[in-house]
Amino acid sequence: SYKFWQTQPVPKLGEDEKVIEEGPLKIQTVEEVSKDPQPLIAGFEWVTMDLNSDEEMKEVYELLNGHYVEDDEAMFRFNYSPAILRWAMMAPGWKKEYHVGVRASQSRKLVAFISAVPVRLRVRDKIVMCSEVNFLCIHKKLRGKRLTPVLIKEVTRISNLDRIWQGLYTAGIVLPKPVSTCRYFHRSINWQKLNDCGFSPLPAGSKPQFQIRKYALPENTSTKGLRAMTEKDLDVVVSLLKRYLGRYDMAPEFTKEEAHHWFLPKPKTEQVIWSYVVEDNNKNITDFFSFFCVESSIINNAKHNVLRVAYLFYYASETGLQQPFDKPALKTRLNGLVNDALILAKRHNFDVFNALTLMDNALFLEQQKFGGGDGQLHYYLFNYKMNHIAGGVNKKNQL
Ligand code: YNC
Repeated sequence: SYKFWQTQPVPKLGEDEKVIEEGPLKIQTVEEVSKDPQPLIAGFEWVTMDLNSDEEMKEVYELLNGHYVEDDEAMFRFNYSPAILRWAMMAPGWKKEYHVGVRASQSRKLVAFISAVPVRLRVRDKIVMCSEVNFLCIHKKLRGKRLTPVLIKEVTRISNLDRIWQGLYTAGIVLPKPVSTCRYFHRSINWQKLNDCGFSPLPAGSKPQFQIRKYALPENTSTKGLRAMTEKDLDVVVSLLKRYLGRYDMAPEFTKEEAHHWFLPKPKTEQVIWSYVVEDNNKNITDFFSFFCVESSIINNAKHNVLRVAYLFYYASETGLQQPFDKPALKTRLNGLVNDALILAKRHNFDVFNALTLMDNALFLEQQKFGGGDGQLHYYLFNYKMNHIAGGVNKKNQL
């Protein structure tokens, strides 16, 4: 019945009439926003986590490592490393106020967390400043106590004090009301390990060696001019991405500083992002793709502790921007690029490569031997009414 969500500025499930003018649901002023957080249940208190402090980062890491998202069968749980948590939560414009924790007053133990970073989101032809909310997590012993609404209201209050009135978030569960829904697809890289830990069952009638052969990849990439992205490529990549993402109904707009943060690995820290460009004979950058790493803990397995999972991130290709739009050419190009991404992921020791049914992914998922997973990912906007975006075909050049 969504006792909490029905009090929030979000569209109701089942409200499907066409929205004529997309925009905010509720307009407020900063004067109306409380200067203080709501009180917590007795015995707990609000804290701001300092992610620059190794100790406090370790506390956030340990809370998430033990209590964050699991699959339905509780076989795997996300294991975001401190390096990737910094990457995700300390993007340009970040402020420590958005790293909201709850501690037990006596023991000082961190028992809940929620975070946000600012994002400039384009929704069709409008730019919407959003708080992108992530890493909502409550210790397993404190579940079912209605702490979630309090955490969400706190991150909303902090955003509102900065005059940010919209939120962007994703979740595996259905809430009022998804703007779009994607399915996870997985491409085995190390099939044997995936089979050992119960991720990839042996299909009926198959044999392990058939599966291993099916997912085998060449040693070397095949796209001519492919190389790792460097700082010098930033301006061109920002421009290419802006034009390519312009084909979709909803996408972030990256500044050069943001592209630097999101796409270039930080020296002297564990690598979390891999980005590549294609440079043609005339030194023009024609293509770009990236993937990031999030490990998953394998719960209760004698042989393996972690899966190294690559997630396809942003990509762009001049091939998709040619006029008139040439779908077969884009399909060929993306298949070549994603096959190279798989080869590179294998070289960097990944076990599986994940992608969602968004952007132009429908053009390569099947051909690159991705298989549909159980998981869905729903995309939500807080305090914004808009028409639904169909997954996989959310483009101006209809596929
Ligand atoms: C969820 N994932 O429906 P109703 S995703 C939002 N996102 O409310 P309680 C959620 N709401 O139905 P528990 C939610 N999960 O009565 C549950 N809810 O209206 C709603 N899991 O609260 C739920 N992380 O505290 C119900 O539930 C109410 O103790 C019940 O805790 C839930 O980061 C949870 O999956 C998920 O740690 C925290 O199970 C806990 O069960 C947990 O009694 C494992 O809560 C980790 C996990 C969620 C990952 C994520 C995105 C979060 C987005 C939050 C919404 C942001 C809105 C925008 C705000 C900024 C706006 C501006 C400006």
